[in-house]
Amino acid sequence: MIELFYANTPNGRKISIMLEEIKFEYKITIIDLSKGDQFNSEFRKISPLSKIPAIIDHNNKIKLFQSGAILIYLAELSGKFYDIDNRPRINEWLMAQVGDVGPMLGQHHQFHHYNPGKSKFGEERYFNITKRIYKDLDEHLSASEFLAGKNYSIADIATFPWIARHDWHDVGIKDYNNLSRWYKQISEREAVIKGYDCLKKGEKIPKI
Ligand SMILES: N[C@@H](CCC(=O)N[C@@H](CS)C(=O)NCC(=O)O)C(=O)O
Repeated sequence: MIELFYANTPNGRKISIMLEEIKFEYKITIIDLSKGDQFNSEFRKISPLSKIPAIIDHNNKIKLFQSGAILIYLAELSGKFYDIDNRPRINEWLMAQVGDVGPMLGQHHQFHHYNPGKSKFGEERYFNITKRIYKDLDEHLSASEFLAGKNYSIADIATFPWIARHDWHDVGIKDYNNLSRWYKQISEREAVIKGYDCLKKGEKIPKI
């Protein structure tokens, strides 16, 4: 049994989607970020930087934080979405997500979606970076079915929930044909639909 410490954010959804994809039994413990649950001392024993997602694998007595590390752990345990002979490519795109795509789109959310009008510089900077990320992903996906090649992998699982906030980004995902094709294909997967709405509140994946 895996216990997932979760909030319904892109980083949280990476792991609920993965758990649905690999069909592992899991239970969710909600961390209410707006109430500051992430700073509780018990939670910080699992996630010392006070961030979701985190997991406890109660079978193997393992605690883990950081979505990239959790995805690798679950992929190795299940033998899925982390082809052994393609690991350098998968790692590359997974690290690109956790180190670049996620943090940059996250800043765009802060300036453009949550706090418009507070900083012209911040709004422009992260809007431009977000447009560049869309363009770069689109270009890459013109020659590659999935991020790390012909197979769906944990790199796609990590990136998808961020692009699922496309309606917040206001970049116009429709204009990016390859990124749209990739997004639609993943958003139709049963496990992705279930993982996106793992709290069973009827949360739907935004359509293009
Ligand atoms: N690099 C981390 C990022 C995790 C992260 O930023 N989580 C956010 C929610 S999406 C969080 O817990 N924020 C609470 C806080 O910083 O107080 C990962 O990939 O797991």
